[in-house]
Amino acid sequence: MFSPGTIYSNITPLVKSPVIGYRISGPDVLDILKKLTKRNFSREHSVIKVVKLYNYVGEILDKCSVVYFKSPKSFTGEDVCEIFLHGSPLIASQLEQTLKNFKIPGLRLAKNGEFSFRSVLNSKNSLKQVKAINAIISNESFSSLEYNKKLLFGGDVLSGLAPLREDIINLFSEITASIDFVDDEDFNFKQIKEKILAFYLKCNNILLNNKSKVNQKNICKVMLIGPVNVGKSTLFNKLIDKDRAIVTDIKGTTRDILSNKFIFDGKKFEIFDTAGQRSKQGKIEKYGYKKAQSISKDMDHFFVLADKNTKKSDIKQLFDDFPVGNNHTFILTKSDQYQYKSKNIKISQNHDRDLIMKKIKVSQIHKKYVSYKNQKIDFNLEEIDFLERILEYKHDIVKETDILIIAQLMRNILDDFSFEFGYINNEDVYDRVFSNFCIGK
Ligand SMILES: Nc1nc2c(ncn2[C@@H]2O[C@H](COP(=O)(O)OP(=O)(O)OP(=O)(O)O)[C@@H](O)[C@H]2O)c(=O)[nH]1
Ligand SMILES: [Mg+2]
Repeated sequence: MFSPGTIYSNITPLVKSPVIGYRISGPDVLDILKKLTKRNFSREHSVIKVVKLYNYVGEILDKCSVVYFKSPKSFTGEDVCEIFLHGSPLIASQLEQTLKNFKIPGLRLAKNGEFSFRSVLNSKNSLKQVKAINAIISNESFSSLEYNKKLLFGGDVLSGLAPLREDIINLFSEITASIDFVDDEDFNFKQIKEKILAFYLKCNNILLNNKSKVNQKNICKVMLIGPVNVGKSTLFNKLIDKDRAIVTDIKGTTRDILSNKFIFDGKKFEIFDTAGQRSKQGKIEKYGYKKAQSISKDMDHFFVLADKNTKKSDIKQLFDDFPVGNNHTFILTKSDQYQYKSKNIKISQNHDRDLIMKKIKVSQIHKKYVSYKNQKIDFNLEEIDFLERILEYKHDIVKETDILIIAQLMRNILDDFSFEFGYINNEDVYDRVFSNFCIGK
């Protein structure tokens, strides 16, 4: 339900960072800016100003950037301001405290999704467009990112579902119109049924052609395996570009499995560091090694690490313990310390990250396992789920002989389309959608 008043919320996470952003939207924005800055705030639309903000007792709160968007030219369609504080959660809490102490009637913290909700109510965005914003933020693949951007910037007509929406409106209108003429000799029930089947065939074909494309895999999973102390954790830290795994010269340092995602060259990876292989593993180490074995079947590729001290029997053991097959790269570590005659890939902790990435050929590995190739897609996951849902009605409709019941079932599908596109201007429906939104308020 729409609740009036001016609302505010952080629009970036409340963590120590260079900036923390706040958005305020509603009729009291200029009044609030006047109170915060102790002067008449310029009404200039969409201009960044660096200003001093004061707390409710008049002490300086921060000196920072503020942008004012004049209604209706804002995200919500209302007067909006965005404040970019120095990124201290304490300053953020002082700002919130100050806003509360202004005691402006109706001024309150925004509910989840409330800015987006207002933007739809004020026709600044369609329901599909605000959903696209959510999808853009949480995108897992470049293809779906591009599709959702297309929806956001181009509008609903660019949705792959748009032609089907037209079909269903036509079909429903035809069925509704024919109900009054069921006793008429011109009434052609068979023809209506055929059109319904044709509609379903179209939905089914779309699903068949697009489902796997939309669900395409975009992350490549790689596991680091090798005898104890060869430098698995060192390589793990190098790949993720963080000091996450503990590295020591004590054999058996890593006991539990560690995983981390990283992006390299626009490609996504998940990398797993494991407990090292050795004949005498401690209890916890053995448990960790078994755990690595049990998830190893989900891996695309293995980096098998070895150094000068690695014996052939160690490698054989690793190949017995993990489903390595041909999906592996053999890597010799510590090349700064040892001279290798072998033609295998050699790396050293002294190499920079880019060189290591090149040597162990991460981009090629990604290409081998991930069929992403930036395929163009015309649907997002939500739309594919939607198509699957409406196909569930098919069985009931096809076997039905009563046109009134068919009409009701088609009405249900039409309502589903309305819900998907947001044409039912029904606040309760919106409430349901927005209550699932948690990002950026
Ligand atoms: N000289 C040299 N030392 C390295 C290199 N890579 C790792 N080391 C050292 O080798 C030791 C073991 O490194 P780790 O990365 O902990 O090895 P690990 O394979 O994870 O070992 P476990 O967790 O015990 O199985 C540490 O002392 C590292 O500093 C390298 O390229 N050159
Ligand atoms: Mg380790």
